[in-house]
Amino acid sequence: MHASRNEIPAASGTLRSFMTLEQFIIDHQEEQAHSTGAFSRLIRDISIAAKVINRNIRRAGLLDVFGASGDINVQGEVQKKLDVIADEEIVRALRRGGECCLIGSEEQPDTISIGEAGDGVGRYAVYFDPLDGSSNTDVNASVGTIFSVYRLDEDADRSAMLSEVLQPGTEQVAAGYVAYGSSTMFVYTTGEGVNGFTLDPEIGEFVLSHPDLKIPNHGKMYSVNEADVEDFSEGFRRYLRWLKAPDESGQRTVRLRYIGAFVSDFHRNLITGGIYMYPSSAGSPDGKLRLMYEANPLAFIAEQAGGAASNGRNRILEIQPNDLHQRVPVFIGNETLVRELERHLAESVTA
Ligand code: AHM
Ligand code: MG
Repeated sequence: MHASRNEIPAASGTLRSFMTLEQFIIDHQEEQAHSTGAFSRLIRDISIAAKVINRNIRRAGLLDVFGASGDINVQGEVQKKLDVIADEEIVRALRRGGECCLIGSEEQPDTISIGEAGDGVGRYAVYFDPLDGSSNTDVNASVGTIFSVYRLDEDADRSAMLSEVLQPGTEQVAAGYVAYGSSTMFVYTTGEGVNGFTLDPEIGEFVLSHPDLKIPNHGKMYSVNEADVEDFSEGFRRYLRWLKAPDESGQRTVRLRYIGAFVSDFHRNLITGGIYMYPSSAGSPDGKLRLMYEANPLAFIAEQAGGAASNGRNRILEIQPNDLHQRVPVFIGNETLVRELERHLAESVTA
């Protein structure tokens, strides 16, 4: 890594150095297996879309003041829902950047092809959930954007594109998320650890604030929609009881936190230690979350941060996808807690 930092005056009057996301990407370009300027530009394009989405989210509560979605605003434009805006911004940024040839969005039924092979369009495929947990914006709670990047084979013909892109998560070359919380953070991995950048609104840049993130080994938080507990399997219910059992000194060591936005719950547990769970249930045997847009990218990050991600039996990253929008049960976070979950589910199957 090369040092190329900026400096700004700190409160004490001395200079404080910092590294922007853009500098970080450039400095680390040569360490990556797919080290090209195109890849760096791709990540930068996503970060620019994130800033635009962030600007819209920060004004979310004002929609009621200046017009609800569906209304005509003062410019004569129809107000759009935030998830539609987020989707459009990412597609626009990726199209403009020209580094990727295929886009898949949770908001769109099919993939979008960009350009033709050999016409200067890049070889990356990007999958994303533009605004995960978007109903949280109605109540001023946190939401997120999730993205996943694959590199397509140079020789692939266009007709083979979709099946080629439906690769297991182990093939991701990068993945990340943007958490729009009390501050806005861009967290990503290229398979060389996980780094987090906080948006400094004064200078409009993501600044490295959480280098080499590692999930703490002690699990503190568990996150699940426990309202559905009666619909969960017996094995999973036993795991929940195990999780909440007091330790030798009679203390309960875990706390329940559930925001209802995957990125926000995942991010908190990444910082504090813990496990996020969206299991299968009686009515939804595959759970709710999407493999390509939500589970794979956060599984890549969890593993790179020293954690684990499972569907209850197998490593999420090794699942061979068969559908763009397929769902998968998700158990993700601290490795010990994930392994214990797998053990409980396996025991209940063999019991
Ligand atoms: P979405 O992609 O439609 O926003 O749904 C995904 C979200 C996750 O962010 C969140 O963890 C989960 O749905 C909450 O679902 P539930 O209300 O069933 O607990
Ligand atoms: Mg989602």
